[in-house]
Amino acid sequence: MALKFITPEEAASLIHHDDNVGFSGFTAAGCPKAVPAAIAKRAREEHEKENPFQIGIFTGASTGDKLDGELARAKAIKFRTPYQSNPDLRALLNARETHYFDIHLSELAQNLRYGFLGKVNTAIIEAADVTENGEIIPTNAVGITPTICRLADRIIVELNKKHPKEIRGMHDIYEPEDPPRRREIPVYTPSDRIGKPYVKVDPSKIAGVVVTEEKNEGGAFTPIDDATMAIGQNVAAFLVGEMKAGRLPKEFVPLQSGVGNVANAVLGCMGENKDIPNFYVYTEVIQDSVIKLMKEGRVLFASGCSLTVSNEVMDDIYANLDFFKDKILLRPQEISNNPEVARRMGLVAINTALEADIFGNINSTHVSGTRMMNGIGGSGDFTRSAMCSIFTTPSTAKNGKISAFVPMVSHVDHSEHSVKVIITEYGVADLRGTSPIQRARKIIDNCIHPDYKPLLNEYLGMSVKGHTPQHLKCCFAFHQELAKSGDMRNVDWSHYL
Ligand code: 0RQ
Repeated sequence: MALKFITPEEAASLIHHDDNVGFSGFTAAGCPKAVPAAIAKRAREEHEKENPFQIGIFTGASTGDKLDGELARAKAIKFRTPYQSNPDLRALLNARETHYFDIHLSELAQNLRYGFLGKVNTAIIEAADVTENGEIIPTNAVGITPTICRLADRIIVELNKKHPKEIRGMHDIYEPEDPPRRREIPVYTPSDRIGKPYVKVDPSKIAGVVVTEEKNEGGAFTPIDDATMAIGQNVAAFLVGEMKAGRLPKEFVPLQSGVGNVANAVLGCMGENKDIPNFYVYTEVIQDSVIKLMKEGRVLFASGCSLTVSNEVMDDIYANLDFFKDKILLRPQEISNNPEVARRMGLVAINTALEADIFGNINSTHVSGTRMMNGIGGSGDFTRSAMCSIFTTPSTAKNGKISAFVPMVSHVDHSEHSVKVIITEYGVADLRGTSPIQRARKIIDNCIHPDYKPLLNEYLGMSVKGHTPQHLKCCFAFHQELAKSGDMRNVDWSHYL
């Protein structure tokens, strides 16, 4: 069946108000760009005519500004799931002008198949190649692409010429059966290939192919500051200690690390630490540091859902596909983030907290309990299932006015039952096998900023009875003080007692 080539505007005309649209990609990698921009333009035109035009959006995770940013600014998003990080979209969610549903990334595809989230009318997929018999080669991310392609009534392919067709072979596309027919996912080591190198779709559903040459929206990392570097060094030293104590196997276990500067610094420090053997990565987001360590032979193989790298590193990968193709696999997030696979392989999982409480609960998503930051992402998928789950955070935010450690978190994403280790620039709190009061002691002694030690020691000394000594009148004093004076250091317990 011959492919039909169409313009972005023609593609946008196929999208209707109230449709649910699934987009390829995971982070800015692999997201369509030209068609979302055309949909945003269409939304603006309809709004000018006073016609409603808003769509529901399913994505892999966060996306590029050309997707979430353009559509948010055009007020074209009715509903959005899962993880997001675009400032304009974030403002809409927090103003409750767009409904947002935050979900563990591994669960999204199956929840779509189960019918929990409504219909997928159209899938818009960035591709490096598409054939007349319906083989789609994704670009530098997979996300939920196989599932939305299968569920959607129609597929629009954004064929991006910046990504070479020769990337074929870097993807491993596999969708599990749904219950009660589901079997084990046969991934036993990060390099196990279990699916096809392409997404197979019904070619009659391909409504059109839009050809573009839009650049990958590869972000740059800010230079690593002292606190971030210290966190990286503390993580590497902790892992060496675990190996020496025999709690991590001497050949190591695959590593999962979240997104951002801390994750990049951790990987850099692990690469430099000669006591850590060459290792495997089984993660969602493959960042610049992984590629650097791969070239040095320190990372042996990386399985992920996206190549979230700078454009410079992406160009390097494309220029050296012969070297990288047998060292990288890109999988759907249902597999890259799968708890079954994470628990089988073990994994050291490193994710990020916005705030933690002194009893080991983690808030990764809500600033002061109300304002959504980005979402839970894959942190929950890995944290509960990994062999060793670590949360990292700088001890303070906003020049010390906010302590990352509070008496009680204002929102819980990861509970004390899943969090094994917390690491800041000051040190390590190993919470395994400890009671709440022991956890509080370790966190206060090892992780918090000196400015907050007296306050949190006083809190712990308030002689509250019970297994977890929370003082219900004072437990949110840090947050209340921040709202009042803008600085948690000003807490005066007498105002709350
Ligand atoms: O504010 O942007 O105005 O400077 O939050 O914080 O320290 O720069 O760190 O970029 O790694 O983000 C948890 C949000 C951290 C992220 C979070 C302010 C701080 C700064 C950003 P500015 P940093 P990061 C991977 C797996 C989700 C869980 C996870 C995240 C801004 O890592 O979304 O790991 N994680 N998922 O000043 C108010 C506090 C604050 C605070 C920091 N307590 N209160 N503001 N900030 N702590 C994701 C995927 O799965 C794709």
